[in-house]
Amino acid sequence: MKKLFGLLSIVLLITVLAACGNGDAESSSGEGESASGDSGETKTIKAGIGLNSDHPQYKGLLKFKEIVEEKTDGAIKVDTYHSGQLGDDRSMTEALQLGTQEVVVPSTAPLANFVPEFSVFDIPFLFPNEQVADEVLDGEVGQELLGKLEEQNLVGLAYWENGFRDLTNSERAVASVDDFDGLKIRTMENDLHLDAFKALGANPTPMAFTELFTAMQQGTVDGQENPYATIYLQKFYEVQDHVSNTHHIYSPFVFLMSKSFYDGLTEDQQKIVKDAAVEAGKHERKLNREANEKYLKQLQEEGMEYTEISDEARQEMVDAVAPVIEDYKSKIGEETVDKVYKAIEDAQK
Ligand code: TK8
Repeated sequence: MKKLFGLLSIVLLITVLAACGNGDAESSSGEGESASGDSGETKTIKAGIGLNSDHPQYKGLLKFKEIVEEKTDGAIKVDTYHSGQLGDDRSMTEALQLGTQEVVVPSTAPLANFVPEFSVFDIPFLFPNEQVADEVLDGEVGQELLGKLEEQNLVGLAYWENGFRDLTNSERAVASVDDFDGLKIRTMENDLHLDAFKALGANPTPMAFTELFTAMQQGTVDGQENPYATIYLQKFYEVQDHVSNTHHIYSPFVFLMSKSFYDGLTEDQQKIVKDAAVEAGKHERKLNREANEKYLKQLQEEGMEYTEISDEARQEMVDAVAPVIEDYKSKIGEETVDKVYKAIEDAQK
């Protein structure tokens, strides 16, 4: 029986090969130009992120891979790298500019070093909730900002979500502005974040995410701020004792593609990668929200002490950073700032 199958498959293989040799291989799909383009060569996307494989950011990347490989019939292959295997947000973004990497999904904060207007999202206490953030980012002003990336040889295909950032540290419970006094806090590489934490009385140091865990472990910094999903999934509870729901900034991620790679795609393929980045982003946002909801409890189960920020204490924080925001309006660009404030207002109507 086995032998018969073997023989049959050989006959089948020869028949298929003969059929291919006869016809025009390129039009064998019967639908004119296929999504793989004219040349038929496989293009490979090297896609990297900073967070680990348990994080929704990586699940989103896998979704992107699945959609793209399926829709292009394998003409575009996506290789995924997590945990900063290819570098941190800034160095991976530079690799996209050089054309040595094709995709990265960084936080918008370090992107402000490439396009200053992105710092509008670093304004503390800007978005009231995720739904308003979605509307603004996916709406006109958000898309306009993505367009500005082109001058930097980058194509912004979609916004994903990192989320509302909360403070952790190994020194003391933080309930009010006074408690920030002198705390060595790691911030993202972004001037507005740095100045906002200084205004709160902390002693901030900018640092790449890839160096953060060791810095906390060795006591180079006392604390950091990230959404609960990151704090839990990156096991920061192993080196941090306190967590407060400061919710001081909503961090978006941007799905970036190297412009030289994008320009080399067929129109069909450009549409496929764009749609896939949006679709995968919806999936990522959903998983991320579920994660941020459930992990605060698990952080406490892991032994972290949770401190809730009262309304009055949060207002104190808002007041403390207000002069910094004023100072940055012109650096970010008044027009962008006004547009974003207006979009936030509209989204709440
Ligand atoms: C991961 C970073 C991270 C960000 C940070 O690459 O640096 O703290 O919140 O998630 O983008």
